Parts: sequence; C-alpha cells; structure tokens
Amino acid sequence: MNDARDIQTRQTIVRLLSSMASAKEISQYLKRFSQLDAKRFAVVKVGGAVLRDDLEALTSSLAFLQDVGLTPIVIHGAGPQLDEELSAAGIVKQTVNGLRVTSPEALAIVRRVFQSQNLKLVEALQAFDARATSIVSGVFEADYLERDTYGLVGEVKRVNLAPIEASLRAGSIPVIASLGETVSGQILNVNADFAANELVQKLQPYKIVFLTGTGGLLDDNGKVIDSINLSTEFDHLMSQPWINGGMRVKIEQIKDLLDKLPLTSSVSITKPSELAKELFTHKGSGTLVRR
Ligand code: X2W
Repeated sequence: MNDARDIQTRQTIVRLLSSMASAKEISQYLKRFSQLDAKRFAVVKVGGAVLRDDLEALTSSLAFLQDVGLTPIVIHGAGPQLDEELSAAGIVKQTVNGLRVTSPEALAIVRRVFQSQNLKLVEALQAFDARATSIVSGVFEADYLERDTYGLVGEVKRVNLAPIEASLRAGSIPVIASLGETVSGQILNVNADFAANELVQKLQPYKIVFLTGTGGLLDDNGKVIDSINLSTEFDHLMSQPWINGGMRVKIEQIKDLLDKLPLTSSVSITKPSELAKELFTHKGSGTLVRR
C-alpha cells in the first residue's frame, strides 16, 4: 500500500466510524458481506456524472471495500461525456424516451468515450493500489431495441458472467461499460441503468447501489428523500409535478427491476462519499427504495 493510499484509507475509515452509531454495526455488516459468494455481494452502478465530478470519492470508497476484503461489481455510464464529445463532433443530440438515438458516426464516438471513461476509472483505482479489471465487451449480448427509432441502440438479451467471474476470482473489481453486442458482433449503445438492471437480475446481489451526483432522489425542496415504498407511494409520487423527467425514468426503472426481484430486495441511491455509510450502517445513506 502506498502512502497516499494509506492516508486516504485511514481518512475513509475515520469518516466512516465517526458517522456511525456504533462500531458494532460495521463488524456485523462486514461479517454478513464476507460470508456471501463474491458475485452476490454488490452491484454498484456509477453514472457518468459521478465519473466526471466525484472520481476521487468514488475511487477511495471502492478501494476501501477491497481493503476490507469485499469486491463490488461496478457498471458505469458516460452520459455527460457522450453529450460533450458528440456535440464537439457536431452531432446534434436526439433522445426518445430518454434514450440516445445513435447513428453509425455517433457510435464510433460512443465506443471511444466508453473505453476512455472505463480506463479512467480502472486507472484511478490502480493508482490507489486497488485491483480493477477493465471490461468493455463480452458481458451484454444485445439486440436492436427498435432500429428505425433508435439506430444502433441495444436492449440486453443475455448477460455473460464469465469475464466478471474471472475478475472476481482474481480479487479484482470488475469495471464494466454498458456497451452491448449482437450475436453477429455489432456493437450497440446500451443505457447504463438498463444494463445495470439486467446485471442485477442475473446476479441477484445482496446490495444494489446506484451512485448519482445528487446522492438520492430529491423532494420538491431539493432535499434527499430517505426512503420510498413503491407499493404505497408509486402512484402518488408519479403524480407529483416536481418529479422531473430524469427522476421519473429512474423511479420507473427501479420499480420494474424490483418487481422482478424477491420481495425483500431494495435499491439504494446514494453518492460515492456515502457508499461505506450505506453499506455498513443501519441508517444507511441516500434514498432507500423498496416495494
Ligand atoms: C446511454 C449510455 C450512457 C449512460 C447514452 O448514450 O447516454 C443510451 O441512451 P449515464 O451517465 O449512466 O446516464 N445510452 C442508449 O447511460 O450513461
């Protein structure tokens, strides 16, 4: 462990401990997580905005988990980076139902940006002395969503766990980009929340965490909502005028995901600096969504 990492790790532990009700909690959770099969511990979805704005907290939080013997499975997007690079190339943004219409010219940029964002996170983790594996292909077998509407956009048909399992066996954090490929090898752009949902359905992990810039779902005053019970609150929530487009899509996707998982499952939405708090304390952090 290098000195910078050493100091960072200690700072993380101090932050974590000081935020907790009792140190007993951390050992309880640690024990529970350590007993799980590695691929059942946690899927952590990282939005592109987090890679852009919060890379340091993200890296130290993930490296901390590895320090305590846990290996999360990370899947990331790159939405804002794609907006920027595509616009720099003169490609006008067009979305339908929140999904990016992707032309062949756009796809070339999408692939490049996904690769570079993936490597950025892997290299940041490695610079922290954490073991991480870059996975940009081979996980999501996809088919065209609706080719006439979206172009080169995929919906996931099958999830291949082999590259993830190989990474976990080596104790290395799998860092997965949400690119798909058809059986004939055509690369497709897949929305990262959709890809995360498919991965979660396949793995049924103990913890499902979405890391966002906002650190949770926000109420009409911009304050993080502690918890949502979809079975009683979904309709009411969706009828609220202050629920914006992005959040509406997110809640719908989480509902769709939870409907396919065992009743006891929940999804946590939080920010990187509060990942440890979410995992190791009863109170958790951000927004807890159940059904
Ligand atoms: C997304 C993939 C990136 C993504 C896109 O092109 O923006 C589609 O819309 P975030 O940062 O997690 O939003 N793909 C088809 O989902 O990134």
